[in-house]
Amino acid sequence: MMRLALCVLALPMASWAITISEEEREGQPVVVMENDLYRAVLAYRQARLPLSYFFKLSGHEEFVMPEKLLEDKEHFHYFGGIIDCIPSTSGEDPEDRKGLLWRVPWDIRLVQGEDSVKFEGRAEISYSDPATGRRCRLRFEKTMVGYRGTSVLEMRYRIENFGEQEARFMLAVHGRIGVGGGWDQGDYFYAPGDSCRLYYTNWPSVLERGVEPPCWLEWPLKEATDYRPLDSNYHIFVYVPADWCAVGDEKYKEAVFFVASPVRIGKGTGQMKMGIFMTTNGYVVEPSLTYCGGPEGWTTPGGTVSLGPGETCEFKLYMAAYLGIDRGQVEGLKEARPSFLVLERPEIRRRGEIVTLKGRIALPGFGKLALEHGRKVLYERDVGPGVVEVEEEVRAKAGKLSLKLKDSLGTFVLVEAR
Ligand SMILES: [Ca+2]
Repeated sequence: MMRLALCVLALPMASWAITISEEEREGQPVVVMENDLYRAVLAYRQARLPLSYFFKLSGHEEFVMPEKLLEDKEHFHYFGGIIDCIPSTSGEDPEDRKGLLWRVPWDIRLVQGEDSVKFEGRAEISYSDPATGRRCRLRFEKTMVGYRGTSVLEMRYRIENFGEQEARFMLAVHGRIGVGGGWDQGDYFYAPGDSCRLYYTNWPSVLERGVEPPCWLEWPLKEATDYRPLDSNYHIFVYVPADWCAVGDEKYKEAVFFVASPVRIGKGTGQMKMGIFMTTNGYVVEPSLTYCGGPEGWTTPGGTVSLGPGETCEFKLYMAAYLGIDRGQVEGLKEARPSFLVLERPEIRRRGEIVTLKGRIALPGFGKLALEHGRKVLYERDVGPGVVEVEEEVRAKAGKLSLKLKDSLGTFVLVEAR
C-alpha cells in the first residue's frame, strides 16, 4: 500500500537548506519538512497535513494539538493541524466527522531537491451521495512543497473523479490554528471583502439583529474577527469569498496567512471561501470550496461542487508565517501574494536620470530586491523576513525599469515604469 521513495540523493543532508525526512512522533510514522524558518510535521497516516508548524522566528507552534497521535480509523480524534474535509466536514451520523481522508490509507512519496522539497500524498475515497444515492469515487492528491529560506508552505490540491458517475462534494481545509503559540486574547482573523456569508451562530449580539442564517452580512464582523475567551459558549461560522485570509496575534505582531489560487473545477473556475469558526473557546480557519460543510449542503443549491467522470478540481493554497506585522497593517494590505505582502504599493518615480523607488512590503523569508533596466541590474539588495521599506535613489538612463523581488518561489515584478 505504501510507496516510499527518497529521490535525488546526490548531496549530503547537512548541506541542504530545506530538508524532508521520515521520522517518528508519539510512535507514529511522520514526515518532517524543515528549513531555517519552520519545522512542519506531516502526520500522513492520520491525514493531518500538516499536524504541526513550528515557526522558528517567533519560537511558536502555530497549530493547536489537543491529543497525542495514534492510529484509529474508526473514531475521530482531534489531533490538530490541518485536516482536509471531503466530501463534507460533518454528516448526519455523529461518527461522520471531518470527511473520509483520515479513514483511508495514503500513498506517499518524498522528493528532496536542491532548493525545494516535496511531499506527494495520494488517497482514494468512495461514498454514496446522500441526496442522489450515486456512488462517488474520488482520488485526492495533496502535494506539499517547502522552499529554501522562506516560511511559505505550498499546498497543491488535485481531486479527480475516477468513477463512472457525476461526483459531488464539499471541501474544507480545516485548520486548527492557534497563532502565536495558542488561542488567547488579542488573536484576530481577517479576510478582505465587504460581506460575509453567515453559516450559523448562537451569538446573542448577532441574533439580536434579526438575522436568519444562511444569509449575507456586512464584513468585517467583530464577533467573527476578534477572539475573546469567555465563560459563555458562543460561536459563529462565516465565510468570506476572498483570495486570502490571515490569523494574527497582536501581542507578538505575528500572523499566519493563507493565500489561495483561483479554483479550477472541471471546466470552470471559482474563488475560495475563507471560513472562520470563531468561538469563545477557540477558533478554526476553513478555506472552503462552498458555503457549506454540513449535511444540509447536499440539498442546498451551490452547497457542493460537482465533477463529471474524469474531471478534476485543482487549486493551490499557500500557508506562510510572518513576524513584525501588526493588525492595522494586515487589515490595510493592498495585496497578499504567496511569498510577499504589499503594505504600500511600490512606485518608480523618475526625474530626468534620477529614479526614486518607494514602497513597503512584508516578506516571509529571504530574497533579493532588484531594479533592472533591460538586462542590466542597476540596484540590488538582500532582504529578509518582516517589513521591508523600499526607499532608494538610483541613476537610470531612459528606458523600461522593473523592480523585482527574487526568492526561492520565483521572480516577481513589483512595479514597472518607463
Ligand atoms: Ca495567540
